[in-house]
Amino acid sequence: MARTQVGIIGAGPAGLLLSYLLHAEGIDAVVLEARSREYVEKRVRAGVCEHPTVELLREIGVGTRLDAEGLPHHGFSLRFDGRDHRIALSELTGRTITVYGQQEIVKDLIAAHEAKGYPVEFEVSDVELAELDTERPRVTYRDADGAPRELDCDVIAGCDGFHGVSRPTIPGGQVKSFDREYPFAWLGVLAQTPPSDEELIYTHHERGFALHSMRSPEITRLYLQVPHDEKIENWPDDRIWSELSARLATESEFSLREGPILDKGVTPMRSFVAEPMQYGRLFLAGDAAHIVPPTGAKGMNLAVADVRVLSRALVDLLLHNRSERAVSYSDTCLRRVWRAEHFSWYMTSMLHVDPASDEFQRRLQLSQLRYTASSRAAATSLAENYVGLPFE
Ligand code: RFL
Ligand code: PHB
Repeated sequence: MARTQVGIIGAGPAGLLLSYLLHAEGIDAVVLEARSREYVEKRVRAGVCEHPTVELLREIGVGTRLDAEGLPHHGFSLRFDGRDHRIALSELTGRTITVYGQQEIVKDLIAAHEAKGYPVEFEVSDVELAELDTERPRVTYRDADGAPRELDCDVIAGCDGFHGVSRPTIPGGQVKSFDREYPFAWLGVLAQTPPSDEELIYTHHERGFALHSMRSPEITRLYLQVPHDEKIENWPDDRIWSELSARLATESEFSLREGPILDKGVTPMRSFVAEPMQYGRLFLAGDAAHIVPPTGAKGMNLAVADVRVLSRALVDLLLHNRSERAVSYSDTCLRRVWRAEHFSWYMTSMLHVDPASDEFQRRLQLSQLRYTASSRAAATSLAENYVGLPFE
């Protein structure tokens, strides 16, 4: 049986960053990932890094490519009533966000593991967690060749996303879940064409929400609100472009640049929180513990914030035999989590068209948008949440 201090399930941003932070403090960790390296490096997901996320990646020395290729943004647009209303992030908060693909961060972290010889095992299967309520929790799994393995740990970190095994392993009644489903999903496309504007555009239109984002000066990322059970087959490329053009149209001369679609997919939207984020020696982090709808661009940033708190708690616990931070891990994280839950719900409700809403609700929504765009106080509140509140 192999032995490590921290067994980490999942090589997404949460698992990889936690592993890197722990190794930097002299704590042993092994990351176990169900998918292949190629798969996790190609998975198109988040694009917006909050200011605190960027600072942390820089501090630990994995920010070189992010600094070279990431796109700093000083503001974004709320587009409604057929025109743009700019939220001037840096003027309102003194901070910026950086557009840099999640899979680029994942690539950088995997390369950093490789360079230092920190272990990441890809293509593992049948992962099971045991003895969570003892000081010797255990992971059993099959390695990439199908051979049975056992990993004896001091602590297990469940960083395996919303559909992982960690959270469901916790015995019934020990965690309480809170959730909201939304009656819509996002159809996301990655297109080989320069962005149509330098900034992100969050659009509220009677046909539904649309978002213009990007990955580089050559690659555009776009999203459309679609019904929650929508099939991607219903969206041939020409329908995607005509719907995007209709929703993004303005009174002035905005024109959408089209190009070959490199990737497309539908993501359902939900809000979800599991409390507490810990059971015995199992700590949950990132999407394994909570989900936000992507409208606030918070999911990956919350995963980063969680593992920052967790790495400090584990340094105290495993190197200094002090358990205070481990005991308060869940409470510390949940304060930031619920702030992000509220912000993401607010952005989602303000910008999407709820098929069940009536004229009254639609008028309220427009009033909220107009107020946010015209009041410095309201815009500042939005902006300070968007760029990311300081770590505790
Ligand atoms: P991940 O990235 O899902 O990683 C979990 C990993 O665990 C593996 N796994 C297992 N491994 C071993 N055994 C098992 N049994 C396993 N089960 C699962 C999985 O293969 C995977 O590699 O979770 P993590 O690390 O918590 O990171 C969370 C983020 O990925 C997520 O919150 C963001 O992508 C959300 N998100 C956004 N977040 C932002 O901060 N800014 C954004 O702009 C933003 N945009 C988005 C988004 C998510 C989106 N989708 C597709 C859900 C836009 C979209 C469209
Ligand atoms: C993205 O670029 O993928 C993106 C940007 C902003 C969001 C969500 C996703 O709110």
